[in-house]
Amino acid sequence: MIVVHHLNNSRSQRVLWLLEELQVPYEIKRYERTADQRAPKELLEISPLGKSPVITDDLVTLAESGAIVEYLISKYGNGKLQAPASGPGYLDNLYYTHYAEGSLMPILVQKIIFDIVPQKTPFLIRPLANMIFSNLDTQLLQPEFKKHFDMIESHLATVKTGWFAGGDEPTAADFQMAFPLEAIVASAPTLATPKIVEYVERVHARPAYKTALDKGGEYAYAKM
Ligand SMILES: N[C@@H](CCC(=O)N[C@@H](CS)C(=O)NCC(=O)O)C(=O)O
Repeated sequence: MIVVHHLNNSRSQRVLWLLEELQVPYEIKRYERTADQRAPKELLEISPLGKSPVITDDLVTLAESGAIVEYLISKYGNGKLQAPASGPGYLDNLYYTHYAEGSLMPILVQKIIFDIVPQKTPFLIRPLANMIFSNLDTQLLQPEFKKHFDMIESHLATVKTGWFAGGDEPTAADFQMAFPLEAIVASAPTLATPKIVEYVERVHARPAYKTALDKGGEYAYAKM
């Protein structure tokens, strides 16, 4: 039996959605974020970085959402949710599967850090910290966001079915991309471009996504 070590409000929602699409039986072991939004120390007993998601599947313990998504599709997909074996769909799936955690998530996390640091700065120098981080946001992050969101918008405009690899079903790239895109739509709606908003609606309309949300519990990025 597959066990998903699931942290509330986290990337492991990707794995629940995928398992519901695959209709593979699984169990959820829940972990609650601490007051400072970290994973609880119990997750360190499952995997060395103590982050979510992690799955166990008989003797296999696997962390890193992209690795988990590829493992599950390859082991349990039976042809479902597969990207094309070659051509543009193959390359788009490969690119966006890795881009989600490799390039997009780091700038979203940077944004969270830029917002948190001034709040955690001692009161007397907080105005200075606010000014510095607000300038960093304007000068570094906003131009970066624009490049990324323009690229995603242009790509989504080319895929007729609305999935990143251009097929009739989501593929690994979609399970990876849905999380950062729904975080953008929920947390920074003014930055979300029209096709990104449509994409997130498409994901949220999947019956498997809704079931995963019901089973996963608290999740701040999809209000239904
Ligand atoms: N690149 C990893 C990131 C894992 C990660 O940072 N997970 C977050 C939840 S979204 C986490 O466990 N945060 C709590 C912590 O770091 O204490 C993946 O895609 O699985």
